[in-house]
Amino acid sequence: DAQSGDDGKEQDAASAKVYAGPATRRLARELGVDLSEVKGTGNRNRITKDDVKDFVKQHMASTRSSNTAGGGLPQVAQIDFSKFGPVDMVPLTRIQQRGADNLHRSWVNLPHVTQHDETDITDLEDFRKSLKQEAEHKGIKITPLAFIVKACCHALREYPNFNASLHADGKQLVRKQYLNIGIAVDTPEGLVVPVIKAADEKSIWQLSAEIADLSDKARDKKLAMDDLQGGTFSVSSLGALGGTGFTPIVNAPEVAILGVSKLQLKPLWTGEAFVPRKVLPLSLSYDHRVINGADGGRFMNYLANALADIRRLAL
Ligand code: CAO
Repeated sequence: DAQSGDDGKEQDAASAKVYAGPATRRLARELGVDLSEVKGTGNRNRITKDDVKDFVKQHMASTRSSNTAGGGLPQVAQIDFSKFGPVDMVPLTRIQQRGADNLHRSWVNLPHVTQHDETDITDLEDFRKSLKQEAEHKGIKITPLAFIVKACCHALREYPNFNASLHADGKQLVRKQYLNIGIAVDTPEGLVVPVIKAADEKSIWQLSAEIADLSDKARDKKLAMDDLQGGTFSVSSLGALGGTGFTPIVNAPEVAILGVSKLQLKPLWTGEAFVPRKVLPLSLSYDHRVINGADGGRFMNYLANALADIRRLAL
């Protein structure tokens, strides 16, 4: 710094290339700054205390300002794509921007594991179809999703660590005694996750009506703040679209999410013959800090068994 001694004293052997005074070096040590990374603006490129402070400020600003940087992550290069051909710029909606932040936060903070399984829901589908007239009479559309939400509630009661959040101190789990299930809904504005409150206390009819109501509201941009808060576990169903499996991202601070893919007719072995059965693929992602693989397997088995024989949901 400007008040320090002569040049010879300032440049010790260990940092021969760095030209800075003792007070600047002390400040850099306190702040954990490597002086060899700092550009000196003083006389003969000498590093001043202000250079160290500016370096810290710039570092803080660059980690705050970007979606793709932070926590020391390397940045994805910004490229002028128009050099290679015509491009057009499409602004992201506010929902897409907020969604991107949330997904990125979850992806970098939670060590994800996804477990895949499939379950035979032929009986569930027969039962659902048998309700068709009754459903029309009530004016309620009943899809497999309501049964899946119901089965998740049973599995969450059985395995309460899946209905929890990791406390900020990293030393305890906050287990929630209420079951609020978020449903991922695809809208033209982006992905939103409205929440069915107290889902375990609702019938299949009520769940069906509420799923339809929340997804209509989501698509008409009529969701209230309260509809989007308080979730404890989420379900993302791509079943109507297709696919045999995917890896959903946990909706942090929740610790698990169930992905549902498209029902397929498959030949299953009964012990005597192959018979055509309706098989539903399930993908369970979880935060591996909270849930270990064996717990994931148990939760998935429980869920698959409940959906394969929905009489279990009455137990
Ligand atoms: N396999 C096969 N068919 C399925 C199915 C499955 N797993 N799940 C639903 N279907 C059928 C339904 O039975 C319905 O058929 P019918 O009209 O013949 O009865 C049809 O697909 C359409 O269902 P739906 O989408 O209207 O209703 P839903 O209850 O299954 O789902 C909702 C509601 C809101 C979850 C859905 O509309 C949606 O938005 N899904 C997308 C979620 C999403 O984007 N997730 C990704 C998040 S991660 O980026």
